[in-house]
Amino acid sequence: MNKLRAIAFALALLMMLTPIASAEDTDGDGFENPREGFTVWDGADAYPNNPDVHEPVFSTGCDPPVAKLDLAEPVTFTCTIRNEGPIAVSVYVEVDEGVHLTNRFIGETYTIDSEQRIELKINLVGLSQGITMAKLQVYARANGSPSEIFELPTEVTGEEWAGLDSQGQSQSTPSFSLFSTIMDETADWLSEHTPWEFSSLNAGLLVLIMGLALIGIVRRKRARIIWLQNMQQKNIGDNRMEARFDAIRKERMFQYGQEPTIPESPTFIIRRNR
Ligand SMILES: [Ca+2]
Repeated sequence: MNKLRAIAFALALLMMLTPIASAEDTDGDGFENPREGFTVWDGADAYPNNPDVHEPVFSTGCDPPVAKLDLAEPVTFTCTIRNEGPIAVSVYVEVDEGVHLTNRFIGETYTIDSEQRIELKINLVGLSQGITMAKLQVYARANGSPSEIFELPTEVTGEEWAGLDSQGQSQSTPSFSLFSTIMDETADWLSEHTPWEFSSLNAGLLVLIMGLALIGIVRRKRARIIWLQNMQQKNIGDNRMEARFDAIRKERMFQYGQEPTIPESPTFIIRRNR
């Protein structure tokens, strides 16, 4: 027991005497504590006060857990990565899309604080028919092997994805045809009533410009009305304030009859605030 104490004392003395910049290994597991210029990424202890652990630990999850896609159909996995360790860790996250998928997630570096989580949107698109395993890979060490892998099982069917076209067409077509009818009619009318020939595109542009101009006029008019209203309210407010200052001024005049110059200053302040 005494020997142990002596060793502990000697160690403590040694630690006090050694320069601060030198390597420290608090828990004595052979992995140095992280410090400036030597982080967990470089190989430092991710658990500096636990001799049993030194590798960074994450918990990862993605939603949906599995996906079934048609050809060219996109899917977005919402994935969370939580740093279970006691210190902030910088990680590089990338996706291995495997076969049958196109990956649209661009690998990036994130810093995750202790016991914090980040949320990522992983976008993949069906490329060819088959079952595949895309992988979300979290790198926390520079040595090149991922610290955490989360699998995204995905099936791509042989069907072409009907996609947004099938849903969007029925709604967007009538409004477009209505607009083009208006453009055609405007072109006809303009060609008849002016010396120039108008195509429906020209007419469309003209209608657009006129519409924008009209919107501009309406906006400016509305702005002016609002401004006038504000000014009126402001005047009422100013009058009230002036009345209040007048009252104060009169009181002051009454109290300090010898100093007639004082009342001037509040008036000046009001003017400047305007
Ligand atoms: Ca440790």
